Amino acid sequence: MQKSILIIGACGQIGTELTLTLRNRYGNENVIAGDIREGNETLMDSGPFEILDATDYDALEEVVAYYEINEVYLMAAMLSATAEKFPMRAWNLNMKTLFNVLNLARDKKIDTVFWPSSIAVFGPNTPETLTPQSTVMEPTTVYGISKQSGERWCNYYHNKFGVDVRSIRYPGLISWKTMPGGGTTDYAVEIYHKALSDKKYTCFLSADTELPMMFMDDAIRATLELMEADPKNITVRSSYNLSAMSFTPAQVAASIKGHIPEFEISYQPDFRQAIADTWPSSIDDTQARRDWGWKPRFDLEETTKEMLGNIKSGRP
Ligand code: AKB
Repeated sequence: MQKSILIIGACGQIGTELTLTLRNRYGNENVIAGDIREGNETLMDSGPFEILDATDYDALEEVVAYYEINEVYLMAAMLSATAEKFPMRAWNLNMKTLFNVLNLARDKKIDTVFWPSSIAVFGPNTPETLTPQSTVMEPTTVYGISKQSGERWCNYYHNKFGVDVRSIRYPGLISWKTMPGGGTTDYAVEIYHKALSDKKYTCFLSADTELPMMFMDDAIRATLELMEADPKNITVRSSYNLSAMSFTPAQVAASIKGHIPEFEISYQPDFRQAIADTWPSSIDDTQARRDWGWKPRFDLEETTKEMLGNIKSGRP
């Protein structure tokens, strides 16, 4: 069957790259970008775009009907740091959009859903290293609570209504095309921009805060691989652990210094430190490797080369 895809939150950090990759794969006209604001030129000019508030079920249903959408990627969310400032707005956005999309799938108005979860579903009582797929979670952040609840609802809609919903617990994502916004792992993008522009960076996490991270190309490939996997191989309908690398701010700074020797890092941990302290330092993704053949390609050194090279050349 011909795919007709809607990406909600298409102008965000993941949404932008996901939209462009899906357009390459399935044809520009078959991939509709939706967001509450306009995005960059490449995204806006390469295919259909709709201003869309996905908390509004009727507006969403109208876009789905008009373009005869059969697959939705729900990438709109308020991330961990911003969600601590606006708890009710975060809960409303993160949960309402998810229910709207799951209900469309329950009512057979769409066939397949991708919804991103996060390492934020884990909490201070979770085993910190090589965190297993199934383990104690108990998130203590607003964002983590919304993501863990979302996972349970995805699982419920799959079991109860047969909804084909698929999900990944993304680690911190590092990209050069679009900046992240409002996350705790954002430092790992900002640091590359500042290294090139100012040769120095003040990090809002401490030197030795180790977190799971992934280069965006790996994250996009993982998303497409999961969505194209045979449904009979998908054994997890809450969300899959996914891993590529783990590093600390001191380690990423050392990697940058290998290319920009005069680069200096200093540390001024703020409220985001308390969030990071509750998250795992590394993730066990055996299940994703086993079920749909996941394998990362980018380590820290490769990521540093890609980030510095592409930001420097000013690629859009
Ligand atoms: C955040 O820092 O909030 C996100 C995430 C890990 O989900 N990047």
